[in-house]
Amino acid sequence: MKTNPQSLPLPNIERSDFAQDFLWGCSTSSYQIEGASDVDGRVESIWDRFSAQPGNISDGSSGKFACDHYHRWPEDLDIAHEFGLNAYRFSIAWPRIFSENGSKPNQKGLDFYSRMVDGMLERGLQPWATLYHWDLPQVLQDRGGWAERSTIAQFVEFADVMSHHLGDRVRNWITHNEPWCTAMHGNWDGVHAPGNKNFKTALQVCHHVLLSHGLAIPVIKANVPDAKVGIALSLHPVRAASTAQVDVDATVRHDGLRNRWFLDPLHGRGYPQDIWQLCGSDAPVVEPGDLAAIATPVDFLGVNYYFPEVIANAPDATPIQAKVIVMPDRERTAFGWEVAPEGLATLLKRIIQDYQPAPIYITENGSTYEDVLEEDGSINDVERRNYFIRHLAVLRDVIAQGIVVKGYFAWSLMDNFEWAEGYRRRFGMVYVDFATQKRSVKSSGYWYARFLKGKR
Ligand code: IFM
Repeated sequence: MKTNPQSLPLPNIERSDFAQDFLWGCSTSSYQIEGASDVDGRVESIWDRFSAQPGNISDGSSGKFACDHYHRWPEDLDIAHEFGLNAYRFSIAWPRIFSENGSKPNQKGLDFYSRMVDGMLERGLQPWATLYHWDLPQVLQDRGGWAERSTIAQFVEFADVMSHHLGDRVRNWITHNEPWCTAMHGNWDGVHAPGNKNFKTALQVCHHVLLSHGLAIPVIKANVPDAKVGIALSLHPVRAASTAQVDVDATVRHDGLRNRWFLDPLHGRGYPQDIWQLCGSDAPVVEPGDLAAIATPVDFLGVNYYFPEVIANAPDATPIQAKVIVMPDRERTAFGWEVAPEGLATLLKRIIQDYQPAPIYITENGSTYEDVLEEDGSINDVERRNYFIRHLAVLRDVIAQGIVVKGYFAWSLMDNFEWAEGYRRRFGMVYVDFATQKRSVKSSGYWYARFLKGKR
């Protein structure tokens, strides 16, 4: 019989279980929260274009208004401060900075992020800036987007501009968030902008994104001598659905494209040869020097952990594809993602063992549930709160075993535009009424604040 995981005793965790200088944050991203899509010189992004096409977003919505964070950021940062966070991860909307004629960057966009960074510092929040969280200017997509090598130079210039303008106050830089999603969701299964469905394109996009990461690092460091630069990867522990050799082999392939395709080149090993062979003529064009640039050392590795995957062979699919199995007896979030705190330990141990990476930060971890706003204004999201407690307990235990993790960013501060799912999926510790823009702290948010203040 299936045990109700909510009835299991919760581990006892306290902030003092973690190092004093451990970073406690929340993550957000520009397109998901900012709204204000046509003000102050912001140009169209691929997500504006993609969302406008019927059928792409499950509730027909877009990030046009989102949480209106562009205007309400002081209130949102106040909440982050009241939670007791000491770090805040945000992303910079490239379309707010990009200028059509390629001349000067848009000053109003620069000013916005400058004000917001000041606001973070005033509230004791260490700013963690992500340069690319999926909102490519549409005009660059019209020229081929990430599939086009020239986009790399555009990105490096963007990194130069932003680190030049914010580098006196922002020390921590994440080049890209989840390149797997940029490449594969954007260009292979097509569920994300720009909505391409071509494996070869996806692999070329992936290569250019990784290369742009490596080439941006020295540029950021030249502008910000004490900069810490890294990348945030979405990584998944994988296991085979059975001991049958075909399933075991499929798991190796799946892991190859999901995890190793990113971790290997970033750690100086080039692309995994077993997967490269399977890619055949779809393999990306790699120029001399590219792999060395991708392997430019980072100061930290950002790990976004949500769920593990169980893999079986897919006999009718392409050689590279495997089947992700939904195990019937597992606890799941409203998204259907398996809730597996122990998967975080499996993942971190594997990364350490196979790659000996730079210090790790958990740059995202979170869950979506069907939140109910009660008449008294409360949102009793016990499942989300328990999710955080159980993952943090695992994190504490792996750190005690010697794995270096220096910070944890919950996804997300507030409910937001969840890409192809629109506003149907709420991940926040703060409930957002998207009609009125009223914010209400959920039980999980009150719990995080108590936890960070050292109270039960
Ligand atoms: O909302 C996303 C985020 O933009 C990237 N990582 C996963 C989150 C939840 O799906």
